[in-house]
Order: sequence, then structure tokens, then C-alpha cells
Amino acid sequence: MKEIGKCFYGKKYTIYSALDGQPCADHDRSSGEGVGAQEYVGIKLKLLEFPDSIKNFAGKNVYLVAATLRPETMYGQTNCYVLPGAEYGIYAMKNDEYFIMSERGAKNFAYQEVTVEYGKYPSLAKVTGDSLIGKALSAPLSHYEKVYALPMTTISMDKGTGIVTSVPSDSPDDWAALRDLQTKAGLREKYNVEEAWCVPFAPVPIINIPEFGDLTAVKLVEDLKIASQKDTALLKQAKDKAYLKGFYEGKLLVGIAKGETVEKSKPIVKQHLFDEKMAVPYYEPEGKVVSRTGDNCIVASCYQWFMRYGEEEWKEFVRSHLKSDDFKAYNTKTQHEFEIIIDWLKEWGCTRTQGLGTLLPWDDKFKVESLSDSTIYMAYYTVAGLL
Ligand code: ZZB
Repeated sequence: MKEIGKCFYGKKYTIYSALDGQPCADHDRSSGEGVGAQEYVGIKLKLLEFPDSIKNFAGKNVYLVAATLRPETMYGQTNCYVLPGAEYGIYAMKNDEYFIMSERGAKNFAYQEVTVEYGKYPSLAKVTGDSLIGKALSAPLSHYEKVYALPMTTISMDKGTGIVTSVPSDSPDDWAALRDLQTKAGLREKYNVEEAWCVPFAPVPIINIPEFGDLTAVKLVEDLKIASQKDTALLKQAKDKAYLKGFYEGKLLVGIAKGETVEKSKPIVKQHLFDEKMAVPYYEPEGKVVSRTGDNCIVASCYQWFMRYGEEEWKEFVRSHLKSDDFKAYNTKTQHEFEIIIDWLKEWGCTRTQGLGTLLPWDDKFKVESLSDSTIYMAYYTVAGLL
């Protein structure tokens, strides 16, 4: 790693316009001000049977890749959802792997150094949602050795990868859709779903939440009298309740973080999935961002210089200054905010590539980030006369 003093050169996931070929800062946006990058975990569900359009990939490492915010729930996967009528692609990734997902997902991955070539995401073949239904998959960490791709009609192709892994024990949406398939013969017929792909897959108790028990989603769907996957308003209520109570109060019943709270287990299971190559990080804007050039922005990995504000020695030095008589805040709230920010600040991106400003002394591809730049030169003006 390149290092100069307390600065290091590193990677940051940034809102980016592929059309403009550069990061899209707030002032470069026509909509989406303040929208940041959301980190998901891209779960790799290995395809064990191949639809006709990609028969020639049999024997290769091909995965349906699902974006999730709940890596700690992967022990409870019972199936994977695809959108009937949707079109997915198959994309070549590094390490001879192939990912099936929406083109939108592939574009984000391409700018996050996951595809073979940075910024390129040619689809090698089309794969329809319908052709994936009933295909067997191996889902990482799942209680079930083999699960199946099933239809879900509420998938949004504008979110994640358009592929959704299913944890009916803890996701009300997943339970409502699975229960529909398990109990409605007409629905199975409509999408050519066999009983064997859904009926034997009972929700698995993986997290206990004192208020809801071991199968939170099942209880919430029952309590709120949700009739089907089409009850979107009630399902939203159920999801919000599950998230709210689950994060601090939920405890894992299984797996490598057994006994821990959801809050604590999330990073542990996530790292485990990454280490075992069962998943990859995936980022996308947390809402729609359009650049002034009219481009739909994505998230790209960009390199820049960071300052190590997190260093304990620096922190201690500033903390003791804060406590000393040399420092006076106008009120205690401000004083307290300083303390919080000192604790929270870790790595500060201190460079930019656009606009006017001071060139970074040791790497003139970059300028000093505008906030730091203006602070430094205003401070400099106060002593410039003496120098
Ligand atoms: C596994 C999982 C287990 C999920 C759980 C949720 C829960 P959110 O919650 O709305 O911010 N998801 C991902 N992509 C899509 C899509 N394209 N269309 C519809 N749903 C999608 O979004 C994150 C969750 O929405 C993801 O996390 C995924 O389902 C789903 F126990 O993956 B999840 C209380 C929720 N529990």
C-alpha cells in the first residue's frame, strides 16, 4: 500500500456516472442529492441444473447472485426467487466464475472490479426468469443441501440484482410468497412449479426474537392476517417490525455466531461468507441518482488518498486539547459533538480529481479535497503575514 506520513492510498465506493467517466458529487447531480452508496452482500447460489439458453455453461462455476442486507440469515435459506417475465444475463467474472443477474446489477459490479474487465459487462447469453424456475441450486450455509429457484411476482428489477434469496423464517415477503406456492395448486400450475420444489421446504428457526419467537416472519404474517404476497402494504409493516425488533433483540440460534445478537453476528457471518468465497460485496446507490448529463448513476470503486484520523495517538492528543483550558466551545452541546466526532472519525478521504484547488504535493493527479483545502488556506492566511 502507498503511504505518505499519516496518509494512505485506498479504495472508496463512490456514486459514479459511467457516462461522464467520473464520480458524481452532489453538485453534479440533477436529482439524488445526499444519496450515498449502500453496501449489500452478494450471495452466490451455485446453479446445479442449466436452462437451455446456457446449456454450454454446464460444468462451469455459475451462480445466481442475490443482494441481501441480512447475511446472518443465510442459514435459513429455503429457495431463491426470480421474477417471471424478466430477463437476466450471464456475465463473466474474475476467477472463471459466471454470475446470473440483471444488467443493472452487472453494471454496478463492472465498476467495482468484479467483472473480468473494469467497466465492461457484456452479457454472454440471455436467461429468462421463467427458464430458471425449478432449477436446483446450492445455497451457501443453508440448512437445506439443495434448494430451487421459484417465482416471486413482487421482485423489483431496479433493486439489487433482481434475484432474491429466500429466508421465510425471517422475511415476511419470502414467507408469503413461499406459502402461496406451497398451498395454491393454481399458482404452481401457472408458473410450472412442482410440489417437490416448494412443499418440503419448511421455514427453519434461525433467530429468536423474544416478542415473536423462533419464526418471526411466520408469526408476523399470521398476526397481521396477510393473505398473500400481493398484500404489499401489510408486508411492508411486517418487514419494518421484523427489522426494528430483530436488530438489537434477535439472537442467532445456529451457525458460527450462535448466541450472538443480530447486530453482532451480522459482520461476523458476512466476513465468513467473504472469506469462504460464498459471497461478494455489492454496492449500489441507496436511491436514484441522476447526473446533470442525464445519466443514471451507479457505484464505482475509486482510488484516492485518505488521512488516518482514526489513529489513537492523534485522537488522544485532540481529546486532551478539548479538555484543556486552551479550548472553549460556546456551549456544552458543541463540546459534546466534538467528542463524538473524534470517536467516530476514522479515515477521511482528503483528495478529489475535479475543480480548482491545491494540488496534492506528492501525487498531482489529485487536488486537496475542498473542505480540507479551504480550511487549510484560511488558517494559512492568519499566519501568512508572519512567514
Ligand atoms: C435475505 C433476507 C432475509 C432479506 C431476511 C430480508 C430479511 P430492504 O429490506 O427493502 O431495504 N431484496 C433484494 N433485492 C430485491 C429486489 N430486487 N426486489 C425485492 N426484494 C429484494 O431490501 C433488502 C432486502 O430486500 C434483501 O434482504 C432481500 O431480502 C430483498 F430475514 O435477503 B433480504 C425483515 C426482512 N428480513
